[in-house]
Parts: sequence; C-alpha cells; structure tokens
Amino acid sequence: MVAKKTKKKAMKVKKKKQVKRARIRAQKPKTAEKNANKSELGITVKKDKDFSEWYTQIIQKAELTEYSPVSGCMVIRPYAYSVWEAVQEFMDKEIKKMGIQNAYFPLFIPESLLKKEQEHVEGFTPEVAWVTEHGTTKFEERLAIRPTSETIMYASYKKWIRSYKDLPLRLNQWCNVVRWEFKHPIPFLRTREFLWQEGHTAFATQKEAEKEVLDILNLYARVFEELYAIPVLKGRKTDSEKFAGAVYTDSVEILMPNGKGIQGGTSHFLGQNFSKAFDISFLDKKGNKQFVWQNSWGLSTRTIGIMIAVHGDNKGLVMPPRIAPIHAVIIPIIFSNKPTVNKKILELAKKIKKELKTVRVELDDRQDYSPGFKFNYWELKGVPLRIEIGPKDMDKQQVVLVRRDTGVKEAVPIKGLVVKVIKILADIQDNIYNKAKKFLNKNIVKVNSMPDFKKVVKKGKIAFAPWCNTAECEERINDKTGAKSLNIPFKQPAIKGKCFCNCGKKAEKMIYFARSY
Ligand code: 86X
Repeated sequence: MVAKKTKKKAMKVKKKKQVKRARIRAQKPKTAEKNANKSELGITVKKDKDFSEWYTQIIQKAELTEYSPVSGCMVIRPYAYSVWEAVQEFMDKEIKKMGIQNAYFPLFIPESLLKKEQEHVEGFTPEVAWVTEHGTTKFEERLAIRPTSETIMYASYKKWIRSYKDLPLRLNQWCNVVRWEFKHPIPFLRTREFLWQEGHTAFATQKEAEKEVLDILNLYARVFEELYAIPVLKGRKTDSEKFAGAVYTDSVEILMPNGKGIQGGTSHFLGQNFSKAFDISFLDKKGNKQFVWQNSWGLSTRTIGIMIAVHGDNKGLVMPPRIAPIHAVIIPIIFSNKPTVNKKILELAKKIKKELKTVRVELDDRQDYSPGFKFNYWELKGVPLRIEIGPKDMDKQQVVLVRRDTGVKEAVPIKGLVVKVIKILADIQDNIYNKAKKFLNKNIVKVNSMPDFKKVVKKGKIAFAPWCNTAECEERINDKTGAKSLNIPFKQPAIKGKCFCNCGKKAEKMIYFARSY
C-alpha cells in the first residue's frame, strides 16, 4: 500500500516536473513579450468613455503615426500610408476615366501671386506659412508654402488657355499642403501639413463645369462608402460655410462617434470668379472673348482619421477589407514542447499562405511571441480576418477563422478556403458599413423648435431642421448652441412652416446641423 502510494507520489512529482519543464520551454520564447510593458500594449480606455484619449492611443499603438518635432505635423507610418495608397490607386483610376490628368505645380507661391485674388485669401492670412530667406540672404519677395494651389495653377492656366480648342483643361495633383492652424492639432483630422489631391478644371460652359462638380462629389461619396465603408451626407454648404472663392460648395459630411460632424471632401463650383481675377479667357467659335468656368475639389488624409474613428473599437482598429493593408493573418498555434508537430503546422501555414495569394495575407511565425499575444497584436491593428491553425485543426485539415468585426469563430476546411475567405471579407465590408449606417440613421433627428434642437445637439446627434436660409439665423444658432451647419441635402422633403430658430421667417430648406470639427 505504502509503496504504491510512494510510487504514485513519485510519478506525480515526475509528471509535475515534466509539466514544469514544458512550461518553461513554452515560456522561454515569450521573453520578447515579457519585455514589452503590458500596459503599453493594448488600448487602456473605452472608446465611448474617453473618445479623444482612445483616438490618441490607437494611432500610436497601431503604429499609424509618430509625433514630429514640429507641433501639428506628423509622421505617417507605413501601415497608415498604405491606406492612403489604396485610396490614391482607386481615385486616380476613376479621375483618369473621367478625362482628368495628373500634373505637379510648385510648393512655393510668391506673395504677390497668392494675394492676387485677395477675397479668397483674406480669412486665411494667419494660416499662411512663409519662406523668407535662403542661407542668410532675405528674399526680395517672400514665398508662401502652398495652402492650396488655385493661384499658382491658374497663373499657368491663363497662359495655356487661348481658344475653345484648349478646353476643357482638367488637372489634378497629389501633393502636400501647409496651413498653420491654431486649433489644437489632431493627427489626420487636423494637422498643419497634410496630403491630399486637388483637382482644378476649366470649361467653356457653365453646364459642363457644374456636371463635374457632382461627378466628383459622387466619387468622394464612393471613396467613403465603398472603400472606407462609411456612409456620408451629400449636400450643399450654406453661403457662410462655402469656400469664399466659390459660387457654391458641395460636400460629403460624416458623423463621428463622438457626435461631431466632419467634412470629408469638398467639390466647388468656382463659376468665373477666378477666371475673371486671373484673366483666364478664350476665344469661342465666333471669335468672342469668354471667361472660363472653373471647379476645384479636394480630398485628404483626413479620411484616414475618419476611418479610424468610425470603425475602431475597444480592442483597436477595424480596417475595412477594401483598403486594409493586410486582409488576413495566419497564426500557427504552436506549443514549444512539440517541435515535430510545430514543424508540420508551420509548413501547412506556409502552404495556406501561398494558396491565399489573391488576398493580402501575412503569416505571423514569430517564435518569441505566444498565440494570445499575436491575437491581441493583430486585433489592435484591425486586420479583418485571423486564421488559426493548431494541431487539432491540422489533423482535421481545417483552420479556424475569426472575424475582427464580430469576433465570430468558424472552423473551415482548408479545401476551398480562398473562396470562403474572400466571401467573409466582402461580408465584413458590408457589415461594418451597415453598422455605421445604422449609427448615422439613429443619430439624425428631425427637429422643429429651438429647445428640441438644443437637446439633440447636446446629445451628440445631428439635427435635421427646417431653416429660413439666412446667414443671420445660421450665425445666431451657432452662437447660441455651438452647432454648425453641415450641409443642405440635395433631395429635399416637402417643407411647410417656419424656420426652427423662432425667427418667424418661412422655412426654405431642410438642413443638417451638429457640433463639428
Ligand atoms: C480653400 C479651396 C479648394 C482646392 C478646396 O477646398 C479643394 C481643393 N482648393 C481651399 N482654402 C483656401 O483657399 C485657403 C487659402 C489660404 Cl491662403 C490658406 F492659408 C488656407 C486656405 N484654406 C482653404
């Protein structure tokens, strides 16, 4: 009896030792993980509790940006830059299909040229950054760093356009611009230097120009809805919110999770405002001098910030598959005490990676991190799909797919995996769009009175209100409530009654108001 017990005990101890050894072996590779300060790895605040801290953490921890020595500027790291490249690739193709060409104009604009059309620059003068010298020599005329390129481009347009045969002239440039803003900077959303595309076009007729304004606005809506999976509100800016140099400005507006509206892209009909100021004219078929009709339009890296804010959750980023730098990450579930099994799993993982070559797939075969660590790491980066392969999966010739958007797990046969992965990616794209759409719909509230308006705006929602279409009321509303007009949707429901702000005037337009960026 006693002997038996001792034997049992001895075996237990032996087993324990074995387990311990295995555990040590299993832990050994995790030193890299241990070195990393745990509290620094994940997002430590909840998105709905402290949105701005959440945003600050996510852009750092998902390795999207780095602060720069100059306040208001930022480094765009590869993981974020690749999103911008995907947007560029899509848009560049689309605008070329429309007949627009790319070009590049200088970064520096002489002061006299920038101020030629004083009216549109006036409000912006404090934002212009200047180069005043080279070496120790002062320039005779200081040079603005382009805040936007109307003036420098239109100086060329004046030279290039002579006859109706030179029209339309439709150019776009992908570049950086600098605006020395004084509101506190927010990476992507408000920085002093940012990347964008700016399109500048000139037509013989008003009709052609105005058609393009809408075509571009629809393209911007597609960038948000199809690529970023974000629904937008399309409409016209009020006269006080439009670009001063434009006849009218159309925009796409987005609702951020903190209840603020944000402008996602703008398309301006410039009419003949600039052509008259810059003397961009042509001889029509009858030999009469005419001024051209112009547009300008822009979409920037701000869109990346909007994506982060709209789709991210408490675990980190959620990348829409259409623009995700990485679609899926394969994580082998390996135990360091089973080298032969591990080898087989890694081989299988590599084989699967090869088979999935039509999707952007990564294999995380880092030896010094545990599977759990890797799960968190790639969730933080918002990779849409995780593919787990463990010993049991290998035996069953299956993998486990885990969706980033829902967290739902599903065992899937390796045979036919590509088709399944592509289908799930498309489903994730739809699902996060629909989720954002629901959020938007739920947060647009029709109001008819000032008290209701105030309540809605305070709750972080968009007020949709009948308005008299006067700048006075718009300004008063802004003063009293802090809300700004977003835009006036093109499709207007029938309106009757008075302006919601109690001015007594007849309501002319239904308009969106919200606190905004
Ligand atoms: C307005 C108008 C327009 C082409 C776009 O919105 C899309 C792309 N340009 C840009 N805007 C200015 O004109 C402006 C001018 C100066 Cl001098 C400045 F410092 C800041 C500016 N900001 C905006």
